[in-house]
Amino acid sequence: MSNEPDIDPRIDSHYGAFIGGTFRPANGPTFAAVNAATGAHLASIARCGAAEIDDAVKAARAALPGWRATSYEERSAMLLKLADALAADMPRLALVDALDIGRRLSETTLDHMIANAQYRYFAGAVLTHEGFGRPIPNGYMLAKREPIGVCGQIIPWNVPAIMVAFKLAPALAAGNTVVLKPDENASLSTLELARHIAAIFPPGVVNIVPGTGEEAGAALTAHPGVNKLAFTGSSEVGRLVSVAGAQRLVPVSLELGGKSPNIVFPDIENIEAVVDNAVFAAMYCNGQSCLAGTRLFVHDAIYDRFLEQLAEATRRLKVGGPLDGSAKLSGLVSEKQGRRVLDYIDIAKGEGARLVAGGKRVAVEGSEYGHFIAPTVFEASNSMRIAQEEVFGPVLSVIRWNDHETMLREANDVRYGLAAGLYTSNLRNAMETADRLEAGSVWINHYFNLASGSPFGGFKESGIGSEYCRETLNMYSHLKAITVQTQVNPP
Ligand code: TXE
Repeated sequence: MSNEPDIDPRIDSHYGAFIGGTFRPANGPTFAAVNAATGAHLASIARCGAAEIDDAVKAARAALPGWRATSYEERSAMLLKLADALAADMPRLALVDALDIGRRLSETTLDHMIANAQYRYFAGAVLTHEGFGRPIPNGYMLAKREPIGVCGQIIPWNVPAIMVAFKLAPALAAGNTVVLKPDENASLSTLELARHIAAIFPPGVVNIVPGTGEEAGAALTAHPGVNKLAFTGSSEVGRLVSVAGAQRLVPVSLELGGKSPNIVFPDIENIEAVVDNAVFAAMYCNGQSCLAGTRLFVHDAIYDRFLEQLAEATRRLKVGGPLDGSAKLSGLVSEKQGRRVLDYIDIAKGEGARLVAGGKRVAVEGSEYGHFIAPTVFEASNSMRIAQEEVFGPVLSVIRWNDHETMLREANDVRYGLAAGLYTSNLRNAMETADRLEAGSVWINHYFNLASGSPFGGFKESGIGSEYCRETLNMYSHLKAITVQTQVNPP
């Protein structure tokens, strides 16, 4: 069933790069954006490479002196204007994403709401982006924040609107100019966002260059005119970006994968609510979220009852097309991602994990092209690959635990450290456990508890740096000390 919303997505037939405030024609090589559920052709997009990246970096560099000279108030006002324009266009942009990446329209709408809040948050935060100072004998030391320069930003496909906002809002607020490469699976809404950028920001302040990772992405990370790199994506590519930054000694911030523990203590009061939270933590975004709570540690005392209810709740989730308002899960972004998830299901079976629910493809009428996978639950042990590696699909590993110390050791025994959840009615237990979890975000009694201003970043191989918070402005700034003496003394 498909409830096509009464909105025209107004997708152009061709998209070129947005460089120096203008859209280029897509007259070189292109790649196709296709409807992830139906396979229908949506648009041809320029497959840019080193030449376009070079032009974009030059445009960003030319725009830098003017942009960094703007006042905090001017930047703040422009970010608010962008947020207003995007809010007015939100239903259309959310639909573009739903068609392009195959996620449910209600989810992509929420993406755009979260993204919108980011532009507003940094419009406010920049007004407090202060340095510091102190008196010295015969003078004063002044530490001021300065923009780093041209930022090269590379983002993934899973939540494109949020990723763009996470990257653009703090970089622009802090006075930098940007060259951003969207993901080849999800470029459309970012290229549409460029129309609003064009109407609000001076030319060259933001440049959007679509293309593949190997071509446009690698060219951006290697470009000598880029002063800072920011990347969200796989840990494997994150490492390449880090090496490229190290070669030119430019700062790199990374937000990478996750395999987050979600821990259920035996003293929970409402088992049903925790079951629903656990399902939501693993299956939201069809599991294509770096934050997903994919390792569920359930205490032995309530394990059997919990697992039974979890399996039941999972089986109840309807899988449908992205525009089916009654569906709770939709399809994965691509054939590649679908294959990856099915391979992991086979791996889990092969290593002895017990399949409790799902584990197979689902056919959705009218969306035969799409990659729909039933929400899947395994009983596993923490050392299995299914519990150690990022699947990025609707697959949850449930792990039984008994001893607190052993459970904590296992919860931390993973290469990633992005997020963690825990459920208990004992505050002291909650806080002590949170202290010992190796994760950038710990959520107590609710998963995905993301408030604007709460740091978002990974420990261990989940990344470097924190986004989403005031601290992010510092990640996009240099700190310069200016020391003044009121008179020239002999040295
Ligand atoms: O990621 P890639 P993929 C994880 C998730 C997923 C896996 C693979 O586990 O299954 O990664 O996804 C650009 N130089 N995450 O292949 O390749 C690429 O064009 C510069 C977690 O889609 O990392 C895209 O814009 N850039 C993650 C971006 O990197 C390069 C979200 C991400 O693509 C490049 C997505 C190169 N050599 C996937 N190669 C999260 N943290 O949320 C690729 N890119």
